[in-house]
Amino acid sequence: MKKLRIAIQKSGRLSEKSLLLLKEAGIFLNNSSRKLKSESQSFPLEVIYLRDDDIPQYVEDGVAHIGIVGENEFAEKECEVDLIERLGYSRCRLSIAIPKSDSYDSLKDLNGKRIATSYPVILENYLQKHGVKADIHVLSGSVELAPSIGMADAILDIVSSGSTLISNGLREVEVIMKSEAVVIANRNIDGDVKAVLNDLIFRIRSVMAASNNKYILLNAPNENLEQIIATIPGMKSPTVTPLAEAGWSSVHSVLSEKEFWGVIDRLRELGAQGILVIPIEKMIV
Ligand code: PRT
Ligand code: ZN
Repeated sequence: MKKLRIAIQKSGRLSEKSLLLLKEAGIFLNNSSRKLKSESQSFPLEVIYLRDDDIPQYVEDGVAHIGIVGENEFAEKECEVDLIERLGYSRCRLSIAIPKSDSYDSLKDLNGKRIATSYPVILENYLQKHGVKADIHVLSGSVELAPSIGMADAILDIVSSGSTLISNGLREVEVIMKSEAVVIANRNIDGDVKAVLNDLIFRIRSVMAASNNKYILLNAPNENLEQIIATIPGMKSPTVTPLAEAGWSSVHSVLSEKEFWGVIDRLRELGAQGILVIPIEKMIV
């Protein structure tokens, strides 16, 4: 069987979580020292390790069939590749920030200003779309220092917690894009490899669905059973079995992480007892 080749960041913010995702999908790699390449014995997959900036081009060229990158790199490189799956980790945003004491009302205030960034393409597209004319200074790192050394009036950079901006005396004035880790794919993947890719995506979705959901078991008083079932509809509908104690039932279901606390509060109001919430390892959707 032909192997699917995936490009993963060699070392950085995406590396660990990307490898963990493969592991949770049952794909174990033989070479954990992560030199340049590793292979899996449990799945027809080969991993090549690259700088994240290089991944979109390698995927466009077909050196790797697919890759995992930050959506910001995918947008910046404008390569001829497809975004085929969002992975939900390494979330961040690309924002414009200015010295905190500078005034700012709207984007128009950036006209004629110098903006430092490592993302000139994204910035240029954004400014053009909004009719703003500014000078873009391309820096490959430490962008947040540019205003304090007089090199720029503003920056466009990645923000996560916001603490880097604060510790450099900057404030965020515009969020221009949100980003997360994504899978990008070459546009000409042939039949055999495509089948492996579909299998991988299926496994990844099962892992993601599992981590977004919990298995819930509880004891429900029969008089409120209908309302309790309506509160936790589950994948199809909950499993309900009578308890030995008259007037009570055991209810099993699946609950999404997002609605979790709201639902738990409601269940307690309805007299549910012995509520157990259990992580799900895989969920076939
Ligand atoms: O060596 P290589 O080129 O492969 O790596 P890199 O240094 O270019 O990238 P890396 O590992 O720093 O980031 C990889 C990807 O992670 C990025 O492209 C983003 O999609 C995503 N990501 C998520 C982040 C952050 N969060 C993040 N906080 N990338 C960078 N940062 C930096 C940011 O540049 C700024 O300096 O962290 C600082 C801001 O963080 P806060 O928490 O202080 O706001
Ligand atoms: Zn990089």
